[in-house]
Amino acid sequence: MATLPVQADAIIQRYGPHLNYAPKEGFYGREEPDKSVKTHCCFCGMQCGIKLLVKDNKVVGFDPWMEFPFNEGRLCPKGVQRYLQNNHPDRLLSPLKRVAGQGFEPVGWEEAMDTTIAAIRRIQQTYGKDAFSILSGVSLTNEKSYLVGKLARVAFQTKNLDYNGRLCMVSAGAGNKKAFGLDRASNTYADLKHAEVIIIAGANVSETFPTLTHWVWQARDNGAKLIIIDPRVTPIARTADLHLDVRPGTDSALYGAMLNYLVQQDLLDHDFIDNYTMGFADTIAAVKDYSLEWAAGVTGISIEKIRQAAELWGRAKTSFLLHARGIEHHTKGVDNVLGCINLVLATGRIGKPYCGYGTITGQGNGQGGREHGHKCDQLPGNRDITNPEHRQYIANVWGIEESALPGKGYTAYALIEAIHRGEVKGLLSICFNPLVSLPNNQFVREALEKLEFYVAIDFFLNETARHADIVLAGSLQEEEEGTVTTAEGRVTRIRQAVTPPGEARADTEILLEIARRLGAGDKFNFQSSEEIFNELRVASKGGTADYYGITYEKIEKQMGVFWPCPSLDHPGTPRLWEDRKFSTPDGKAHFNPVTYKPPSEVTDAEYPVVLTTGRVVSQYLSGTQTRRIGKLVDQFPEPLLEIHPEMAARYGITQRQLVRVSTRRGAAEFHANIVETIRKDTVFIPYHWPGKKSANQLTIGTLDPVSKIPEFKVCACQLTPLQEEESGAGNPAYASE
Ligand SMILES: Nc1nc2c(c(=O)[nH]1)N[C@H]1C(S)=C(S)[C@@H](COP(=O)(O)OP(=O)(O)OC[C@H]3O[C@@H](n4cnc5c(=O)[nH]c(N)nc54)[C@H](O)[C@@H]3O)O[C@H]1N2
Ligand SMILES: Nc1nc2c(c(=O)[nH]1)N[C@H]1C(S)=C(S)[C@@H](COP(=O)(O)OP(=O)(O)OC[C@H]3O[C@@H](n4cnc5c(=O)[nH]c(N)nc54)[C@H](O)[C@@H]3O)O[C@H]1N2
Ligand code: SF4
Ligand SMILES: [Mo]
Repeated sequence: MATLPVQADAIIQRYGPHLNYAPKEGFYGREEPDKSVKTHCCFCGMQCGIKLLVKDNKVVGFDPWMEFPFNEGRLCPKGVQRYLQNNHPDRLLSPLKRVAGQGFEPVGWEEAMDTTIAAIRRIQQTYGKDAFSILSGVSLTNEKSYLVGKLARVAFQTKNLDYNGRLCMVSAGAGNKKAFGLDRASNTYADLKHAEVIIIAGANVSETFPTLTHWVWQARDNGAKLIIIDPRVTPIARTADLHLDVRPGTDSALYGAMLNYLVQQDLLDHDFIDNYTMGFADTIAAVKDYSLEWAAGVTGISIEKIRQAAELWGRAKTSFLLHARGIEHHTKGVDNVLGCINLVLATGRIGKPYCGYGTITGQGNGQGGREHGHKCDQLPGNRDITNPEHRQYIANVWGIEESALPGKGYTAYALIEAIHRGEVKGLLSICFNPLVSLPNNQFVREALEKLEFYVAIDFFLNETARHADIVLAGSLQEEEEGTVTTAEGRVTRIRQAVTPPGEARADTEILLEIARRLGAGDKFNFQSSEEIFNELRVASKGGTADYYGITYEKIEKQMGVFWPCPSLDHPGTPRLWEDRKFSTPDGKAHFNPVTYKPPSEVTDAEYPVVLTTGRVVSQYLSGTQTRRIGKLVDQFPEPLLEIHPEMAARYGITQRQLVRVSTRRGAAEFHANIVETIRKDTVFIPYHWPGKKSANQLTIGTLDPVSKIPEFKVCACQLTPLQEEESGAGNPAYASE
């Protein structure tokens, strides 16, 4: 980046988005950009359309893309700053090698690749193929996700591949598959507009999916009733008709009692239940004793509010139920999801206009990335790696023997445990920062130190990559062509705006080079992202996530195509199951019995406070991208401990006082943010920071038995107010920071 006059720096801080880049004067010139590229924001699952402005092969600003149908030009605080990472001074410009005791030094690609390939070979020859593992992420496009899956199975021939969606959408995915046989939101968000009742459970949409609120407001303008289920009065809850302040970890009791109420009041769609579903009798039997009184006791929500919610839901003609990580990040995450789905099915409001259900996918390609073979148990098209027919189909597409296709590997956290035990010795990570994002990160750190070889592919040196032996300088989203699939199930085009700077390389190029050097070049003979996509189309054909009929051209023409799209003449499927044929083997939607079970760690005399974790509007995930963007940092420079005034008074905690939060895993210190918008028994910490400020020093590594998602949303803690001079009792591992 050019050195800027001080004044220009200030101007950029203020007006950045509207300025162009001029090589001599810095950014404040008003010159025309060389080009404007229609693409999408690199952050959350909304995948808002944006036009990136390019000057001299650098992204220097943006314009709204008004015509893109989902966000119609709207962007959130992260979206308007996203372009600033392109020229960031921390950008990795060449591969790095870790030199014992001295940190990293830049090396050439030959050396970096030679070292990497030699280590992979040595580890696999010594300990077996599965001893080398891959962790990946779904900020990657569909093409890269597909490529990583194929790389693991065909070039590495390891079963041990998993991805960061394991921390994100797997509870919803498992629930959706059980109930519907297919894992996608049922309708586009345009259907929110005329829904009479909207339930948003465990999703802080104004901060985490800000552009989605536009559709919710339109529904409100049309008279919709809005019900928010969250232990905190989130910004959207402040304008809701009903806010159910659920105690973390108890959602399934609420949904069970609501279902029982619907049965008792006969607020059911009998025709739908009788003709298009399975499992109703067992499901209602499981909740027959769940009275409103009982649920109020478990959840901490008043009886009256639960009754009102059930009445509103039960009597509506149209509705939409959305949820996100607040109900999914639990050891009962799948149960919570099924509890929500049971409410949708009981009222038959699915597969119809303005009647929708869906999880709101988190990362940019949270939807597409979970469909095409990124998961330890999955093959492209959302196929099952343990199903012989699915295996044979993919083996044919890839031109290998079915027997050469590895089986099911470890899920992300279990993989870290396997590394910790010494069973897995090597790791390649791309687009994942597990040291910050996995629970109980002291354990993760120990595991990383046990690896015999670790190679990371990223454009910034994230905290996990600091433990790598080799770091390969990869590419930003805007540096390659590709596709992503939005939270609505809309496959859209990512356009290349610039080429990677310095010696950095496109992720795809790096992955293909690794495949070639491992001797699998003939199976990875791709000349472009479009060629990879075309193979993905064939690999997904006939699977539940069928992309066969989607082409780059069609996406362009239709401004996105909704999967499933099984043939070239098919327009795509914005609304699922309108024919009442669900995607399960028997064609029915399935109710699933859910009984309430408490979280894995409940409060007691020693750890009396409920701790929950999540997000703030200006920071993104492990923060490697957003903690580097000045304005976003200004908005939230450090994580604060949200605490109710009554609890604060009980502990003698004053506003912004330092508080030590301790759990059975570790301790960390945060300044208090005393707010009335949180339950009196619960504290909240955002998790976007590393080291001493990492919330994941405290969280618990217990997993949902089905989805294997960690219980980020609830554990037990104790609070100790501190004076600033008493600081320093954080995790000893970070003492040097
Ligand atoms: N600004 C910003 N936006 C993001 C992201 C980001 O990092 N920053 N990340 C993206 C990604 S990957 C994801 S997954 C999404 C996540 O989006 P969200 O799920 O909306 O975000 P979270 O803050 O993790 O959790 C949502 C809410 O769950 C509530 N909650 C906690 N425990 C419970 C519980 O037991 N029950 C219920 N009902 N609610 C509970 C919290 O109070 C919180 O308000 O956001 C995406 N968008
Ligand atoms: N306590 C607590 N922990 C949580 C959560 C919580 O609510 N509470 N939420 C969980 C959730 S929902 C999620 S999704 C995870 C996310 O956790 P992570 O996936 O670990 O977080 P990211 O910040 O996305 O890390 C991704 C890395 O990928 C890099 N990257 C981004 N795009 C690209 C690309 O195109 N190419 C390459 N090569 N690299 C790229 C970024 O620079 C970054 O270093 O965190 C989880 N952890
Ligand atoms: S809502 Fe999500 S996709 Fe849209 S601008 Fe914000 S971070 Fe980007
Ligand atoms: Mo996520």
